[in-house]
Amino acid sequence: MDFNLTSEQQLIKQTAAEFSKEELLHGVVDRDKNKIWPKDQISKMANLGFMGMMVEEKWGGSGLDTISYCIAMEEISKVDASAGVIMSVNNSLVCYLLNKYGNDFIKKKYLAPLAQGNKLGAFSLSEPQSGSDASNMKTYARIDGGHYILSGTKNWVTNGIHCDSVIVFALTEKNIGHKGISCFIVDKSIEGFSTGKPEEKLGIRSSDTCELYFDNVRVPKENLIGKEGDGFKIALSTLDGGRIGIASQALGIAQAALDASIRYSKERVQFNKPISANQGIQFKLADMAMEIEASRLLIYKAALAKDKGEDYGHMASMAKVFASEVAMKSSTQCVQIHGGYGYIKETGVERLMRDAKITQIYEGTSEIQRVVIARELLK
Ligand code: COS
Repeated sequence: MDFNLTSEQQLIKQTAAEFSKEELLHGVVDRDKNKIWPKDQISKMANLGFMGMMVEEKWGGSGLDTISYCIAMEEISKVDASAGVIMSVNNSLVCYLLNKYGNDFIKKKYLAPLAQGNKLGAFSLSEPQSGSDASNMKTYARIDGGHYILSGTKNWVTNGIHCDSVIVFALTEKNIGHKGISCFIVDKSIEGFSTGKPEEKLGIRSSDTCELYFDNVRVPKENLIGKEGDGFKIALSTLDGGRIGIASQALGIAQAALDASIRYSKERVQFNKPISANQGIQFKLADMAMEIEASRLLIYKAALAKDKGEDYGHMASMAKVFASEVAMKSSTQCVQIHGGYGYIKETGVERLMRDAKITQIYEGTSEIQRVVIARELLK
């Protein structure tokens, strides 16, 4: 067992950290406040190979391991968790799925430009009536010669407004539960496809989230991914990997909260001494550091298991539920340590608390992660 990063992983960490400091830090409070999508920053991330990190090089990716991806996600999310989620959806929900389940036609047409970051992808599974109960969907795709005619509504779609293509799960056969679900890739520009207004969110405000509407959209048959009926397993196995990415986003938020807390508590003087001299503050910092390190180890363990081809879904769930709860706790403590200064936008730490909350909800709530973990224990 080796707990050290390889030289390649260290280089990824340094590159992502420098990029975050030089390109993401400036304007992050303003982008959050005014919901400004980080267009230039995302294209620079693409130039660094961060949009298709785990995709083979022959399909335009960087051919890196999952730990490298987790490291980059942590460093990006430490400064801007909105950029983190845009990156995470493209990498772990879209590129990973196309790389694993797409045929060469799909990989050439869709995966390569998405992995290079020339195009952006989105993933749409949830519907107004189906969130945790993901197979309870209504979106339906009926066959019509060389096409499927797709109709329905998807919601909570990150990148929905800015994407070029979207993964869509739809029933191709009704009344047989999850076995009737299939997976498609759909061009954003296709007739009958439209997006709702951007949601007004508590956090990750410079990423976009919206509803998608499909009104008799004619999807070519070759855009079916895998076979008819494979869709639900494709969705759940992709979310297993996605949860490692979101855990890494949560880790970045938690680490940012600790870094800010250390900095501020050493600077802030009350009763003629820095507040860091108080054991009450020291114990908060110690708890944060301990839980953050435990999150990181859980994430790397899940990532390693994934790359070794082991059954890792429950480990991804452990990493996500733990890291997201640590992000929420650490960011709340960070605001507390900053006192009144923590509660105003300019200081930038209340954003950590707002951004942390979603990591306990999307790509499977903390409750669903515990269902996955318990099922593994009891099987
Ligand atoms: N990978 C691949 N296949 C999986 C899987 C996984 N991680 N988990 C379950 N499956 C398979 C099962 O083996 C089963 O196949 P068979 O019928 O052939 O045996 C099938 O999928 C259905 O599994 P199950 O009956 O366990 O499904 P449930 O409907 O009970 O759902 C949970 C299980 C709750 C874990 C799942 O629905 C879930 O993760 N929900 C949250 C969804 C989510 O994260 N939404 C956010 C989306 S972000 S847009």
